[in-house]
Amino acid sequence: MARKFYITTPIYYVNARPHIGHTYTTIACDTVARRERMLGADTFFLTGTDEHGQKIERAAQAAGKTPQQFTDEVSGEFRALWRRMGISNDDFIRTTEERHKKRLQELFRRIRDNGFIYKGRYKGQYCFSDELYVDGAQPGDPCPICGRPTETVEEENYFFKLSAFQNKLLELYENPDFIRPETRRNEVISFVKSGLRDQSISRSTFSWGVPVPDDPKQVIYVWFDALANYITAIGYGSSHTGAEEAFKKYWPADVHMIGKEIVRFHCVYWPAFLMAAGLPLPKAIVAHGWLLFEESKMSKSRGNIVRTETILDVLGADALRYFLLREVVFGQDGSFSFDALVQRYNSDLANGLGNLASRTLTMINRYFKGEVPYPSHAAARSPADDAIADAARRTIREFGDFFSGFQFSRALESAWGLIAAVDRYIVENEPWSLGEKQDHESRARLATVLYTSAEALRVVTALAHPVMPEATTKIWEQMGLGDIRKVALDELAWGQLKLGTKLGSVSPVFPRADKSAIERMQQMEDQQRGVGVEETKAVVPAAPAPEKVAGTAAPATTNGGKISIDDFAKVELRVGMVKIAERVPKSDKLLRLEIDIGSEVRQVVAGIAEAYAPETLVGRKVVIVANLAPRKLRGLESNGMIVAASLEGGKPVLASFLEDVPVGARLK
Ligand code: ME8
Repeated sequence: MARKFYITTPIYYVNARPHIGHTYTTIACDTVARRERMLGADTFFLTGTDEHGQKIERAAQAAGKTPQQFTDEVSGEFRALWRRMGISNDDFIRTTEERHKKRLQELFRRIRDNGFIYKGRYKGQYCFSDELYVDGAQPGDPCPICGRPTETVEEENYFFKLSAFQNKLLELYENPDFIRPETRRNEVISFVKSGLRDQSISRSTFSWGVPVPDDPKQVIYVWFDALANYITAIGYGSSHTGAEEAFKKYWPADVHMIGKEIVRFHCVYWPAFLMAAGLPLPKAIVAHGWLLFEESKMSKSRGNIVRTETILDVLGADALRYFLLREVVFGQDGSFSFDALVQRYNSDLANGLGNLASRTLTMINRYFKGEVPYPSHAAARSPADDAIADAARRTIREFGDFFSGFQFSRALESAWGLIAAVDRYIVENEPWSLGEKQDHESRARLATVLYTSAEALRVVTALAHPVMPEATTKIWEQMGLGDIRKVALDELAWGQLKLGTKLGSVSPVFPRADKSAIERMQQMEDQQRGVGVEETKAVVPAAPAPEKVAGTAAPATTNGGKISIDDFAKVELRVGMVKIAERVPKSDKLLRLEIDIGSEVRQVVAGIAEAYAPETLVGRKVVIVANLAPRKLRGLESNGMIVAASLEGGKPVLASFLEDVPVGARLK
């Protein structure tokens, strides 16, 4: 019986349309799934959408739709995008599907029957954007994941006895492969060692969720609901024979792939829920870093997303797949830019793989009537031929090793190292000159050089297939080799290219992209972004949408209300750190702050006393307008202005950073 392999992506929230951050995880999983299939594993690849919870309910309200209508639409967009990209998922789970709801309730019941769920009262801070209970936080504290202010929640809930699993979890983490990479494992271990509190797993102040069994006034907490998808999709809790068998066959998952911000949910809560239910645990949680755009995490609420469709329209899916896996060191954050995308595309795909394919196959057509030639007898062999064969054997080995360790960029680097070696080999051996000569020796040499090049091309194409399914399928067909999906990667070896193989028709696979490709993509995104900012406000009302930077002096406008970059440059925005904060006597609104901006400490009087207690500000980094003319407020001189989002009818929210930034840094 074939070995089984079960891999999952996170199920994505439907409050926002898909962007290349989501696409990144999906591509990585798709690539692993495709490789596993080519290695002969009975593979199951699951993705889906996370559709319940207060965040989605609010987003639907803001869009003027019912939650069901709204989630149908956005979930449909995810599915359409994956279809367009040819993602090879075996199933797509929606948490609003009946099959999921029933099986989820079954899981809840089972954990409750096992004695790990009890009723209690929750009072504390909650982040609506991450649907996270923020333990130990005070009102006004920011969410540790997204930095947005948390909201206070008080309600009767069901609690999960997370505290009972501390030691078992720590034992689990002793297996170094359970959480990857190592940095995430260490973070989780220290979090768990610091003590686990019981976790609320239901909500009672809204209704968009799955009712708690036997207590329909409560809905199951969206993270309990979402995590369960990994087992409900493959049949947990169903009495249908097919479903039961599928669950038995595929569970536990081999890999849950996720972004680093949801490590805690997957590495602490999820295994604890499974332990409480008496179910086997997943084998590995693999967390990758963030795609950054314009230096911060690409996310809808920050308005700095890049849509996948733009790249598909201009360069195609394979270009994006290759770029993301080659350019970003898996596990670490990586910047996305159109310039870098096009540069990689041209250097590695158009000039690299594409060029190797077209020059090799064109010469076989020209000199050998489109049939793979016979590599010659001993006299016409040179050490360079054997060096390529050795390099190819090494590449096959290395590629596999790197891939199994999720080091996609190194795997591709190794394969592209082989391409570079073959390019050099071709240049040094000048098959085009050999082709001009008719003597037996030259023909024999030409045959060997072209066979060697074509065989290396075959090896790289097979290895790269899971990464770039479309382009490699074309190259494979041009080589006359049939269906590339049938290649058994575990048997891939040098010398398997059959002599006399008749080539198919040869055409370029990666046409060169010029500068206009960058401009086109940029323009498409700029157009979208105008819309995006509006949507942000509507979609995540809890987020401090930057509607207005309080009090910024308006420079003379040009161009229909827009200002020039020079006008903007006149405003000196700097990172400062609050050293002292105190109330201004007899004022409800004003605080007197002393703010270190690197070059000096400034006194600033700010109207934020209703939103921030002075003691919560000391040590906090803020943004200040450093070159405002001084003015007096209640007799105190204010030298600068602190930047905050002013929400209509709400309190001001200070601008802040998710990454650490040095005091004094200029914002521009
Ligand atoms: O967290 N860089 O859903 P979500 C890299 N529903 N990956 C990114 C990314 C970026 N800038 N932005 C998003 C949820 N991702 C929950 C998950 S699972 C049981 C429930 C990817 O829509 C990455 O995989 O916020 C990240 O973990 C996921 O999308 C978050 O998607």
